[in-house]
Amino acid sequence: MKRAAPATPVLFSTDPQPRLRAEIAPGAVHVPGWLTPEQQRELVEACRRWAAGPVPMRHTRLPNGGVMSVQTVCVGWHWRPYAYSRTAEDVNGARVAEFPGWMTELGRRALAAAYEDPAAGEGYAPDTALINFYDGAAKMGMHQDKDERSDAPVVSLSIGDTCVFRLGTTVGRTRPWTDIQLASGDLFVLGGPSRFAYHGVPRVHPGTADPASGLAGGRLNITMRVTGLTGV
Ligand code: MD3
Ligand code: FE
Repeated sequence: MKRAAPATPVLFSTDPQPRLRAEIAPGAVHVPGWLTPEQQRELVEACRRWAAGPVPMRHTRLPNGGVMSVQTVCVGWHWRPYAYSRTAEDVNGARVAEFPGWMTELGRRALAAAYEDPAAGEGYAPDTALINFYDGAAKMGMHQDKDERSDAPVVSLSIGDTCVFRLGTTVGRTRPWTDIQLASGDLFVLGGPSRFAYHGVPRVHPGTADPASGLAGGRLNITMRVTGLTGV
């Protein structure tokens, strides 16, 4: 009688991308699985509320006449290419939702976790969050985030389908770059020399979301930023 081959012990498997905290580039830290499924579901609920209004989630219009394939809603400050404002003149003129205090706390804990330093989040005061929704076909081309007048870190949280995230250099949108997978619950912090690096999302893997995340399909990405702007 033939015996079944013994299962490969998981301790000896060669994982091409270990789900461990990793510094992808100086100041760019990936913390896989940082959010619990319950935290992911709570964030999905908050994003659903913001997506409904006062400024609805929609495809941002680009200055060249096109629209982004990603859908976006903002809190704190409304972003459109090259400008932040308190009202969404390119959507419905409404004032954006307040940036919630709990999100500031989440951002501070994110920095402490990413930089493995309990003090790293002290004083971090994000005042805007961009919430991006990717359906299976959405992508984001290589770009820099430089509409903020601050070099404070950006905190990114991913929920739902896994994507390929591409981190390039500060020099240009071409190679060299590093591709990593961002999965549901992952934290990514972009600070220090990586804050103004080119980056993008070339592809989402449809159907890879953990249903426990609260998203049946697609990918949500929340980025917290410090705009460096003042005013009511
Ligand atoms: C690297 N969002 O909203 S998050 C964006 O997954 C944006 O939706 C992507 O790029 C997304 O602008 C990527 C990770 C991220 C955010 C900000 C960065 C990477 C960054 C700023 C500088 C360098
Ligand atoms: Fe970006």
